[in-house]
Amino acid sequence: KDITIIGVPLDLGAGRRGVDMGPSAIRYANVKDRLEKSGYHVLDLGNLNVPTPETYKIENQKLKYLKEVTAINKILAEQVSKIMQKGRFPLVLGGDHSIAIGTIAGVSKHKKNLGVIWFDAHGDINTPETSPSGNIHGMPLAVSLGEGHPDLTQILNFSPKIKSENIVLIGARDLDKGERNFIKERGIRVYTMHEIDRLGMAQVVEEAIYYVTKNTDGVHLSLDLDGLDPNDAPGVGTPVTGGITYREGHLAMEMIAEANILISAEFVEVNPILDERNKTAHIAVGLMASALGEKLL
Ligand code: DIR
Ligand code: MN
Ligand code: MN
Ligand code: MN
Repeated sequence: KDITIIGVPLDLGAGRRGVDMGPSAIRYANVKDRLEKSGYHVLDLGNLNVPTPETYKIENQKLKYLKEVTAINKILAEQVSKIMQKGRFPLVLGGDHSIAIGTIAGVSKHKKNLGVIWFDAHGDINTPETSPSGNIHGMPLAVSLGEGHPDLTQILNFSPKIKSENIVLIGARDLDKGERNFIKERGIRVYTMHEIDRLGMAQVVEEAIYYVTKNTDGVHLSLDLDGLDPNDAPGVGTPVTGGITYREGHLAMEMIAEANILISAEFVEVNPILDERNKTAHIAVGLMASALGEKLL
């Protein structure tokens, strides 16, 4: 299988600067070499052209940088769709998590029932009405489920991109009130840190894989590095204590690789400014390699 890498140096969806440098940090951590060692042919398309915040101003406090975030996600969706069409595996490097809107749009265009595994400390399932921040990186799951501003939900002219019963969240420990209501109303499957502590990561991932493959024709992995514990992944904009450990993260990725279910993936929210000697980008690359089948023996 062949992989195509695409970088999206976007931080307009997040509340803090710095994740625009995520793709560089991840490349600096040798993502291409690492995946090629597992036998993949890897093509890196470089970065999308993304506007700098200093050249724009916020127009709507409930949907910050809506125009710019929409424009980038449209381009990303088209690029990802092209990669899918070629039968290649899209690997998207963030950037803030709002880019999941474009990635999922591009992938789901080619699938009737896309499954999604979402690793994150947060729910990312806010709408402009429930969002406490107006940051679009807290909204991509809701948008993909068809809820939110039409400019975002209608990217590639179809909505919803995914169904509530085909997604699973793992690692949640900071949910806003509106997000909790959304999750309950829709009956969305969430493994919070409580379930990870209680059942162990192995059982959580086993159940999650079964759940997202039941009625789907492919699974997308969306991994926010803030899902990991800030001790292991300090280079993120919104760290939350008590997260997934390095070992649990790798176990999860290895089990996902073994199940051979992934058709696309994205790794987001690496913030080199807040990092310690590129530690978080290195962890991201290690997780990517494990998710794509890297083995010691
Ligand atoms: C918060 C933070 N729930 C928001 N979300 C983050 O702004 O909507 N997601 N940081 O990764
Ligand atoms: Mn997060
Ligand atoms: Mn929050
Ligand atoms: Mn996120």
